[in-house]
Amino acid sequence: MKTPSSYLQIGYKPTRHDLVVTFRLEPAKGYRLEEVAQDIAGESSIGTWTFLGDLSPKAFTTLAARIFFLDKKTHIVKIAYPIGLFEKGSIPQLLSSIGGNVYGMKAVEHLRLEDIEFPVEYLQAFDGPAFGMGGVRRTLKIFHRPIIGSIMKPKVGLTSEQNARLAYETFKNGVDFIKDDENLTDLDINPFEERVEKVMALKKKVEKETGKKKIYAFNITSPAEEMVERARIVKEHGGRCIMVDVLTAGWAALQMIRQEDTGLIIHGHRAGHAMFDRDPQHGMTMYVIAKLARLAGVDQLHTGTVVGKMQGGEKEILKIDNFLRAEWHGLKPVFPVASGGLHPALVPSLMDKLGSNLVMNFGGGIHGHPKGSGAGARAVYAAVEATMQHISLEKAAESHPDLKEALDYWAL
Ligand code: CAP
Ligand code: MG
Repeated sequence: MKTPSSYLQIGYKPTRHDLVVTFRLEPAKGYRLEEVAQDIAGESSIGTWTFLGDLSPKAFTTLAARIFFLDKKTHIVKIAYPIGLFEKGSIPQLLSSIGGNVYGMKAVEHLRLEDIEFPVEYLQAFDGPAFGMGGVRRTLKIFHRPIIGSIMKPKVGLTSEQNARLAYETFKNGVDFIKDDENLTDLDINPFEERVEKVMALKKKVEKETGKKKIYAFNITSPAEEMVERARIVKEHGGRCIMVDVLTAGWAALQMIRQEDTGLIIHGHRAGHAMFDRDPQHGMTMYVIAKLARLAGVDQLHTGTVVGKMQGGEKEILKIDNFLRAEWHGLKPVFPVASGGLHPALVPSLMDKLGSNLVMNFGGGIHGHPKGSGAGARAVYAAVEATMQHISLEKAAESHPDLKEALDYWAL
């Protein structure tokens, strides 16, 4: 690529106005690392494959990306992008630059977006979470233990009536939070509005009976304008929370719903994330996805369990969870959600690895209990309570028959 100057500026010190991207780059056969890194810096900032007479030296100096670090062993390439390249508050525009054409270039064999470090002025153009972790805890009035969650199962197959009854049963027996599954939206068997009406009626009843606040996350994932309409329906029925499949709905849709300021908690499901983050050589990391989701404004985000059915190692998940729970220039902390293949016997190892400041979701691990959802919810509650008090599950099971049955059925 011919340029008025070079994108390669090893030793350059990024300023507080630069957005810094860490890539891991595997050039295609026959290409050199420095050469492809420059192609990437150009294509993702202001350049193209040939010299451009109209690109003034001034524009180059103020807007060109700068490769300031390149390691031939690890193939880590760090690039500083001047903030002027980016439209403030737009995740789609950001990804069209640093996650766009560069992924399709012939010179690139593999490209992994490892991290993005944002200038504070860029971060502050985003809404971030409206409630955050603290807001969710305050809503539920639960401050010192994990939030116990459940996913309705079967994921599709319950009528709205059955859905509401099972949710009632599950709430009644100790669960704080319930969500629709990622592919349950507005289906003939379980239409959205009917589900909201029926679930909300029984949720109010169970709150009255137990004296405890409960949250149900209705999955509004759909074409963007319809998402707004579905959020309105939830709000109208007195709901507290909506769920968005953030990757399949898309960043623009997620930002749109956040900007609507519905007053509803946003639960971020990450169905499809593995299309982007599973190949360790290519795509982007879940860490980057988590940063983007926090910018866009989810209050809760699925990040993995380590011990359950979904892929994801301890080190990686902890890094993400710790990022979500920490301060970030005024953007509220996000609740990490551990979900996927969890059941009561896994609670101690889950809490040992990820701590207690998280939402734990049990789908099959509650509704698959041999005695049904109510018993499943009681078993999970007993397992969490015992683990909080450093009592072994075997010991707790002596006085909790539902827990005993769960342990016999699933694990020990
Ligand atoms: C869990 C779940 C969640 C996954 C998502 C499912 O159900 O409802 O969608 O956990 O994974 O459909 O698998 P079970 P992740 O509790 O029955 O496994 O959080 O890793 O994105
Ligand atoms: Mg699911």
